[in-house]
Amino acid sequence: MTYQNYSLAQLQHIDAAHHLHPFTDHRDLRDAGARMITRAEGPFIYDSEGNEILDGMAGLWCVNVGYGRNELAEAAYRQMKELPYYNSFFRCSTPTPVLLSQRLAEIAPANVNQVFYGSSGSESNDTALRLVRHFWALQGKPQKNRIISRKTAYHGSTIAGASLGGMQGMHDQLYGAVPNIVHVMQPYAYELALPGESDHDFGLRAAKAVEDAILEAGAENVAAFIGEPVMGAGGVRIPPASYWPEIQRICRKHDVLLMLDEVITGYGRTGEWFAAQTFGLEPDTMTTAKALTSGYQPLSALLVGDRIAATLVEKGGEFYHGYTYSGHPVACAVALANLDIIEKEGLVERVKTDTGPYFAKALQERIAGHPLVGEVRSIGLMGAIEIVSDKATKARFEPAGDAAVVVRDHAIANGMMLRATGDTMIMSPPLIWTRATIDMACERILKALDLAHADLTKKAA
Ligand code: PXG
Repeated sequence: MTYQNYSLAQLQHIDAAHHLHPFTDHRDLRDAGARMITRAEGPFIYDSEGNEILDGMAGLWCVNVGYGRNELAEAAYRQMKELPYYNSFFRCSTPTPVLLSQRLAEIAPANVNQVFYGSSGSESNDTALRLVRHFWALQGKPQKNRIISRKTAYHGSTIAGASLGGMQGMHDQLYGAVPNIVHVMQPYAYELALPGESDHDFGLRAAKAVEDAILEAGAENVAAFIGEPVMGAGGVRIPPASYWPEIQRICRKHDVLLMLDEVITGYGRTGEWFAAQTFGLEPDTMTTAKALTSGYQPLSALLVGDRIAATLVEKGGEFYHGYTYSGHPVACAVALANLDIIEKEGLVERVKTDTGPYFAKALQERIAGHPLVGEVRSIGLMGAIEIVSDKATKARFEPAGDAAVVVRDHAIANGMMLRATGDTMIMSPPLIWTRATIDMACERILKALDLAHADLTKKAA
């Protein structure tokens, strides 16, 4: 490809003429012109104008081993030459998904040993939804099909993903959601805890909302609860320690399956291979994608617990579900090479014992005191900064969401890629970040906060 022969203005013009972007106000994009990212190396991305930007989002929560990994390019090249594609339908298989499945069973919680592949988190959540409902039908309980999810959850953008998710704007554009999915409160203490309520008590109250929904529907009608161990796109909302053990207890008590969406938290993000291990959970399904290949290839893996798998194998007959690219050999080869890197470089352990704690301390000691910052929080290498106009009252700037965009734009202009969601800045850096990278990020974030503070107070005056 010879994009170098095109100027930025030309590429932006063609982009506007022919390319509809995801989650984008197209009028707004056409007015502004897209930033063109053209290459990347290690923790940095570079745009067409030569700007170097530290990637605080690991692409979109996925490039856990960083950019420019020859091992991954070579794994794809070798596999493409040997066997670029063959399917796993009709009693066929290919070696890379076979070996990847074994590897995933090794690193997953003990009760999780089977894998169903897709190409995206959304697809695998669709698989998960179909699988849990089919499980109960095979158990002779087809009416046990209601799913409990949470407001502001993100489970993808297909009709099933958006229906499972709890994003109001997405529901407004569904024009007919998948039926029998209900959404309860999210464990977001910063905004939802009552005055004087401890984190512990708030966590139990948020879990009780799930039990209330089960009792309201009747447990005999409830198939599963689905949740991201830590809400990602919703704003890195980290539940209190009391939340997940209570959710697990409630699910077991009412024989409701536990579906974890680990699309963001999987593959080392929270300092264990999976957040299920961080929180001590035994899920019935675990949706994973993104960092499975560090984003070098599109691939998702729905990890399936023994209870569902045994029923599917023994009572199932044919499960009428699957994708052309389920178990794509090239994507699976890249995933295997990616897991090799994570393991060889000890990245999961490093997040747990070194960079994760250092990141938490840096946010607390250097960022939390800034006048625009209401709270900082992190787990492993995912973190959030709440932007407020008044630290004491937690008041936000008007209109909602604009202040975080001001911070984000200053951050990018100063070489730091951050994401703004509502009034929350979120971060999910590659796991290759070192203490020095964290220091560099903090300096750039502080500078962006100072510049944004000047803008926002000038505007308010
Ligand atoms: N579940 C979770 C928890 C996710 O974060 C998906 C499912 C869907 O995955 P696919 O591969 O179908 O996109 C995701 C995706 C954001 C952002 O703005 C987050 C995601 C996707 C796009 C944007 O933070 N997460």
